[in-house]
Amino acid sequence: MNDTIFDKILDGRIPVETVYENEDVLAFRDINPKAPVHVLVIPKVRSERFAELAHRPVEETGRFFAAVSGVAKILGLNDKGYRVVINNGPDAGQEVEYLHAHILGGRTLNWPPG
Ligand code: DGP
Repeated sequence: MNDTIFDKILDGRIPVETVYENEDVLAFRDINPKAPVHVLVIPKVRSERFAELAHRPVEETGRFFAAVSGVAKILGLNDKGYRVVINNGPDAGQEVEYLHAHILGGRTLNWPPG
């Protein structure tokens, strides 16, 4: 697998505004925010796509989603709400082939997304 921009962020080659980190995940602000709060959460063990999670250990996947939920709480989004988005593949507009969850909040979000 070739290094993606998120591999470079994870090992410090590209600086980001980190909002949370533990042994499993790194969470940082999106460079091109689509909402007042827009944070990306990436697992430290790379999968390229959400589709791969069907073949990953469920404990690892569980820790990833627990971390996403915890980051949203740290960001103060629990009361008013937020959206978690994972784009998988070209039809969804996935640009970076490294699994990542978007946390979007701080405004009313339209449904369905375009
Ligand atoms: P997706 O379309 O789901 O693959 O979203 C990729 C996101 O990654 C997009 O919202 C912009 C963000 N992004 C791309 N390059 C960088 C970067 O160098 N730094 C940060 N902080 N975010 C980035």
